[in-house]
Amino acid sequence: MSAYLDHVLDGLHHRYPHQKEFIQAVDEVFASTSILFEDGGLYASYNIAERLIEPDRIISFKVPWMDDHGHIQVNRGFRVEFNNAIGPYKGGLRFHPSVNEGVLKFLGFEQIFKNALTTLPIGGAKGGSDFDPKGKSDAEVFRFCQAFMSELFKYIGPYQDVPAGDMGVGAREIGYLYGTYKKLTSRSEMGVLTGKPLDMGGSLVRTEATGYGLVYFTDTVLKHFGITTHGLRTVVSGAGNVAIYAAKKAKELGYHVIAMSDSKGYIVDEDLDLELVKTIKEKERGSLKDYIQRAGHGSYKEGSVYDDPTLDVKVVLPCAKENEIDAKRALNLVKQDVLVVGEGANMPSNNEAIEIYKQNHIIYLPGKAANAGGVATSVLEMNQNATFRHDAFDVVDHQLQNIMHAIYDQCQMMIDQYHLDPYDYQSAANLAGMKKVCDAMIAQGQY
Ligand code: NDP
Ligand code: 2IT
Repeated sequence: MSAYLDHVLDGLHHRYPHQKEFIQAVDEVFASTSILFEDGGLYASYNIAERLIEPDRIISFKVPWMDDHGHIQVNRGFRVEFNNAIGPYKGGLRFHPSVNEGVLKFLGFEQIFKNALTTLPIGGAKGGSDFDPKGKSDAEVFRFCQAFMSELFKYIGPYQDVPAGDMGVGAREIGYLYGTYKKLTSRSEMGVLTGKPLDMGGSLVRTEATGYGLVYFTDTVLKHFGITTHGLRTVVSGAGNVAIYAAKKAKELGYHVIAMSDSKGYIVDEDLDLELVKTIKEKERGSLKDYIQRAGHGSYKEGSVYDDPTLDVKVVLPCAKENEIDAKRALNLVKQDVLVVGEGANMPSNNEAIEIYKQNHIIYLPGKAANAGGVATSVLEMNQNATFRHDAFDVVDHQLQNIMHAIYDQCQMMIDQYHLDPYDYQSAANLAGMKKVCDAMIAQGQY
């Protein structure tokens, strides 16, 4: 790493020693883009790295709300507006007990480069709360969303900052948030939030987009290497929005999806009933442990699917949460001769795991490229909202496929330009995203 980047990273460790996910994300990006930051070079002379790692602003607020027993609960709410060099701040909201400022800074930082890769004009942001929607009634979720938006609405807008969903935030929550925004502002600014329900300005395909985009991207890369994909044994971790639609598209394209997981355990089923998974997880907000009895086949175990040495999978699509795969679990994938890890989640592989993939020639497709279909389709939703259009499913799906292909093209271009290892989509994605953001910052003379 260049002396300049070393110095910037040192400062980061010093200022934010407890924000370990954020430091991990910055480390990962800097290590693979250091060629752009040589001492005395253009980006170093503009001190771009130090400017990039500080968010433009962090909005932090309390969220008091009343539960069904009449008790006042208090959660913390945040919006990290990281960088708007390319366009309005854009990125999801996460409602999960693990949310804190460091987690949202990691997610917001990743979002800057992901959004740059989509080819669309959007900057990077992330927000959320340590509120846990699990086990809450609809009325409680509504009251929480109302309280959350009564602070957030001051800082967002269709050309300012456009939140969407992430873990714990789906169409239900976005509907409540959007309804509150409209009440508070008296404006029907549809483009202020994406992932809206379909009958209030939502876009077809947005629900499916992250998972579908992940599979389009992974499939394109496997075909690029001449690999026959039909029947490849596949594990999808998670059973939420991203995982369900990754599994659906993978099955449609002929992959043999044999396992899925949730926060408690995982199912293995050679005849996976995805409709049943959808019913249990999407409709009933239940647990996968009920799957076996209702399906009448398969098996369920507690713990992580990545600790199981018996799966014999070739395609791994982590779609749950950050740092799900560490070195030990990565070695377990090596033993199974896994061909590809395509990340639907943000940073599901830690840096040691990524190193192990690289040493063992597992094709590694980082989240910021592979899961960018979600945010890209959010922009397609903004586009429809701006012109009061509602595009057909096939129209949006086709645009999504083109965008995932454009991300693949940018990666291939970086591989050629920088003479990277042909498997090194990690450096390729980071370089492509980084160059675009840095060039935009310099062109605007931003300080
Ligand atoms: P959801 O809340 O819909 O689903 C999350 C899933 O992950 C749930 O099935 C949950 O299980 C499971 N999970 C949570 N913690 C763990 C754990 N420790 N081990 C195993 N499984 C776990 O979230 P999304 O599908 O929206 O998001 C998943 C990932 O994809 C996140 O990293 C998110 O940042 C990323 N992402 C999301 C996008 C989107 O548009 N939604 C876009 C791009 C990336 P349980 O049901 O038991 O809680
Ligand atoms: O991580 C992500 O890209 C998302 N949660 C989607 C963000 C968005 O604005 O659609």
